[in-house]
Amino acid sequence: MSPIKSAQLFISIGTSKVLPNSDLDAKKYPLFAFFGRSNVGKSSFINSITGVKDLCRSGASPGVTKTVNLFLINNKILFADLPGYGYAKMSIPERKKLEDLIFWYLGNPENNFNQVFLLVDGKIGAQPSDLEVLQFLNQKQLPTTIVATKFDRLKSSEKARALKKITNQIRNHNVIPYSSVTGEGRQEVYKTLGI
Ligand SMILES: Nc1nc2c(ncn2[C@@H]2O[C@H](COP(=O)(O)OP(=O)(O)OP(=O)(O)O)[C@@H](O)[C@H]2O)c(=O)[nH]1
Ligand SMILES: [Mg+2]
Repeated sequence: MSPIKSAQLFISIGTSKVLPNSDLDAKKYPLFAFFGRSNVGKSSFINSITGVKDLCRSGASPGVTKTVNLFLINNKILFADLPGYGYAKMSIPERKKLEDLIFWYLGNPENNFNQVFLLVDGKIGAQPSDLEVLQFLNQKQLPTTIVATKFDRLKSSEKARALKKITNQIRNHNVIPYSSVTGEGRQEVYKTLGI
């Protein structure tokens, strides 16, 4: 059974400069952020762990999420669905705007992250941009868990090797293999969330 009983949109933050006033209330709640390259499966991951299919907008083309969307879970904790980085086909100004927003949000000392989940593609492994971002998270000393997404796309015989590749790329952080399609990895995520 899912330990998540309720999930609702709390606030969307779309500018890198000014926080809406209601963000003041956000500080009351433990905060978990979901971060990763565009199209890696962040929004699908949140929908899957909350069991609410359309909570976050997800889609086949990269660049779907364009604001930082906070969701209140069980009236107790906040999930932040972030836009992705590294989408080559977006115009440079638009990409810069999104990247400014996510790095500002993650780097803002007022946001007291309980945990940041860095999602990397389970099949292709961590990309150079993921490793750069991990350095940023390490420098900021943000507690980080890695999620290897889309694990259903791997054959059972390929899974162990794919996981090993990622754990070798990313040392000192726990790596959770996950599939939003099958729910593989869900229990471990709940454990990490402490719910
Ligand atoms: N097979 C499979 N496909 C997935 C999984 N998770 C996400 N996808 C697909 O990957 C695509 C991108 O998913 P999103 O959840 O929108 O990805 P995102 O990281 O939020 O993307 P942006 O908001 O654009 O940064 C969609 O077509 C999803 O259906 C998964 O676990 N398995
Ligand atoms: Mg998204």
